[in-house]
Amino acid sequence: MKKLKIGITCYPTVGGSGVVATELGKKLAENGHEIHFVTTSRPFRLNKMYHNIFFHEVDVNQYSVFKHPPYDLALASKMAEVAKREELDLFHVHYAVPHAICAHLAKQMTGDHLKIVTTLHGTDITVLGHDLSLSNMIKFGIEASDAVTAVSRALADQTYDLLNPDKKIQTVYNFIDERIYQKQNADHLKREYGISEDEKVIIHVSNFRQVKRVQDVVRVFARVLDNVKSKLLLVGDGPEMTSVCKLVRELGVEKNVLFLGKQNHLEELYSISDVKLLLSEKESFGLVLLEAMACGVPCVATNIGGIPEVIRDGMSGFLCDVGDIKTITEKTTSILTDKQLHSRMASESMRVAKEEFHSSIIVKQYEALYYSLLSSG
Ligand code: GMT
Repeated sequence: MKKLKIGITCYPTVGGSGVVATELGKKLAENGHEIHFVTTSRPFRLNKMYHNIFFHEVDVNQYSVFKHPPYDLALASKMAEVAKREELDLFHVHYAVPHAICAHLAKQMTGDHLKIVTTLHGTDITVLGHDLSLSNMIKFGIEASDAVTAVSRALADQTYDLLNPDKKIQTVYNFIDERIYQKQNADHLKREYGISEDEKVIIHVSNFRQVKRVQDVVRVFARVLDNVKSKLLLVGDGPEMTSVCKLVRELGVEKNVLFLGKQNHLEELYSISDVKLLLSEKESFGLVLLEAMACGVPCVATNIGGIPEVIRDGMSGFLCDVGDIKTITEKTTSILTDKQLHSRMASESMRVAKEEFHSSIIVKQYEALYYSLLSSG
């Protein structure tokens, strides 16, 4: 098969969509394709040298005549420039707005042969899709793409319900780099954090946006603590952090909560964790669940969006209703106190991550999609 020249545009800063886009670029490069990232900064996961990965920086000028810096136009212009000069076969963009629209503009500037693949990650539909000032534009971006994927069936269904686009949306699940996400010996971290041998560790990782309901994580933890000696690791940062800190103090659990901020080597933190909590009210997939599962950490999560496609209730973890603190506490406590249950769920989590979401399976699906588009002319 001819190796492809692929442009990738995503939000390159910390966040699941940027992580998936970058990991996909790296895997495609390992398969021999030439990858061109067109982004505002170097994707943060692009942490080693690849001879066939290129980074083209989008520079957004702050001209005084513009009230707002024209990110979309600068991006479209850079995409067109790179596509033409590097003779790209296709652009794979992550997020419908503005990236699919920018790709459409770039296609018009360069000629028709350039194919556009758009991946929907969630917020573009579940939050922005409700915004009447944007919904028609999102629909247009989807319909103007040559192929559209969503990271879960739930997200694809929600997109049809909300926008009714005249476009097939294929589900392609997220994946992780299993060479990084695996259980390792990180016991030294437990000692360094002052976590004693007989204490259990609960972990939550997010960007602390309102939809993540981190306050529920703290409320559950305070109740678990009544019965199980444990520590809570809060990893990440974001707009809800102040309110979360306040709640931790109000509930008197500050000695047992470690605020770790944004961290890079999550596999080490998962390796010292006994259970993971993700209690969001919106989540198209929950990449952090897959990361934890690959490291053998059972998850207790909410029964919403794409989460039930990742966690099987009672098998690899538990699913609970949003805000049902009592049930979430009971399920979390059962995993922490029943050794056999923990070990069964840990093994099942690792199996699912390896067999159902393995990067080789997912990357093949994207490659098949690219080739089918290019062969259809
Ligand atoms: O979770 C976030 O708020 C970040 C957001 C993003 O754009 O990176 O994550 C979305 O995309 C991830 C990768 O596909 C998914 O795993 C997350 O579930 C999704 N977030 C939401 O749907 C809220």
